[in-house]
Amino acid sequence: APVAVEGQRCGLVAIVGKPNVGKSTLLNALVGQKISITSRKAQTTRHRITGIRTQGANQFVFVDTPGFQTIHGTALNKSLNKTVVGAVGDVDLVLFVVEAGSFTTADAKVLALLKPGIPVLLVANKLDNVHRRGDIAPWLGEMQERHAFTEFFPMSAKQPKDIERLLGVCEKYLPEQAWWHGEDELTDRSEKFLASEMVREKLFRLTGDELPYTSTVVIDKFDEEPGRTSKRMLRIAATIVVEREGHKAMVIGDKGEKLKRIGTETRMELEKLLDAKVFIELWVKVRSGWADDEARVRSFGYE
Ligand code: GDP
Ligand code: K
Ligand code: MG
Repeated sequence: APVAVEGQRCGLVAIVGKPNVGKSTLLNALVGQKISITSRKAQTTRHRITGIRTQGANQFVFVDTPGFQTIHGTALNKSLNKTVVGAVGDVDLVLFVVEAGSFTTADAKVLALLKPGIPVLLVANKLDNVHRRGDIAPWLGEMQERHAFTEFFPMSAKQPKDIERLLGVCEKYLPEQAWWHGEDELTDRSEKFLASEMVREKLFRLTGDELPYTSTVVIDKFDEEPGRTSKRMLRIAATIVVEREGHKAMVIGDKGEKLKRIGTETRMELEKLLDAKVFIELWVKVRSGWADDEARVRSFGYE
């Protein structure tokens, strides 16, 4: 374990909750950079991803997780749940995220996974969606009966002031020890991984609800080329894997419009995130049944 460096504090904060409560949005806001992809669809986040924020003497290491899937069955869903359970083990603080004013059986299932002895903060997110603020106090009272939360935090992940306040609360839970990461590090994930995630986000956002979540992205090439200026130049090729021919047509779109837009939006996002000039080439392939096939789920990078 790292030894204490005078004044430094560093700790692991897990962000957990059912799908779509805003965990990834919260992680990005806490880190101050978009590293975890978000969308209004469940199952957007498929991997454990770490986001790092270093501020003053403090280093917060946040862990975003897939929302715990209550519908079992596919190999992909089982793999997602293992990722969640693994992430809540050895942490200094858990941010248990729910939608303010609501608590469903799906929330209860996630709450039941939490290990005793670890402080849990109840993050009541999307407060901006609650029109009757007076209902929140009695709801918090009910929540207090359900679990010994160390604190209650009604907020909106889209409100910068709330994010600063939340960082201030998390700070109290960081143990005194040396930082684990460099001061400028934002995530433990590789640039190649971030690239595949950004393609997947655009795919989720630009295709309608008709495209099932059982599509994935594989990076075939991720090359850095010597640029003529000081700016880095990245050449990326990626394949979008879908389950059916019909899905392939949806991703490509009329005269290739849709695929082109996915490529353009990914490129713009990556140029910002990686501070580089990016060239990206996209392909679409059909591999039926991949999400039901355990070996293939592993080969596509899921644990
Ligand atoms: P996750 O599945 O828990 O990671 O949720 P995401 O971060 O992907 O967010 C799911 C949806 O909720 C997205 O459409 C977000 O824009 C939206 N969202 C997240 N936080 C807030 C919030 O504080 N207020 C509102 N109104 N929407 C939010
Ligand atoms: K989501
Ligand atoms: Mg997410």
